[in-house]
Amino acid sequence: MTEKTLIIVKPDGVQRHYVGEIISRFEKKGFKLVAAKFMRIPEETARKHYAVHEGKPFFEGVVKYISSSPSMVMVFQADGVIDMARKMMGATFGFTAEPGTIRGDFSCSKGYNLIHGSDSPESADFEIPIYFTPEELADYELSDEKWLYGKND
Ligand code: D4T
Repeated sequence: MTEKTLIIVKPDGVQRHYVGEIISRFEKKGFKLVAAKFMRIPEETARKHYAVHEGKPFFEGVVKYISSSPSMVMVFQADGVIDMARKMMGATFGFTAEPGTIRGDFSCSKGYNLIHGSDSPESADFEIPIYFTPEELADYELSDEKWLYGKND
């Protein structure tokens, strides 16, 4: 089973020039990039994406933040990619995220958090079609998959 996750470099990540750095971390880890779209996320799309948080005190703020300026929206693929990406992102805000993680290394905010990553297979299945049609997800092999994902058996 090869898993997919939705990764978004949010408006503060784009404004602060971290798109390349963040993609680079995931590329170097060995995740396969299968889709990418640079876009200003419409408010209605943001409401749909964060619907699970509707009614919470931070909901309107999150919608406003993520639709305020362009984001880099991507899908990465690998076995276990959801948990690996979440670990690489760190805790929800840079203020508490561990050094070595994306949020821990590049942010000390308690409100803007640079990046989104799906938190479960169910979330990924819900989120990816919000941004991409099935045809927009590339199905291809990396030439070094044997070395990236291989076992020594
Ligand atoms: P996302 O979903 O953006 O990748 O972040 P997390 O998965 O790490 O965090 P989350 O789902 O718990 O929260 C979604 C979104 O709401 C903002 N938020 C969250 C906030 O502004 N105040 C809060 O107290 C919480 C819990 C940040 C991310």
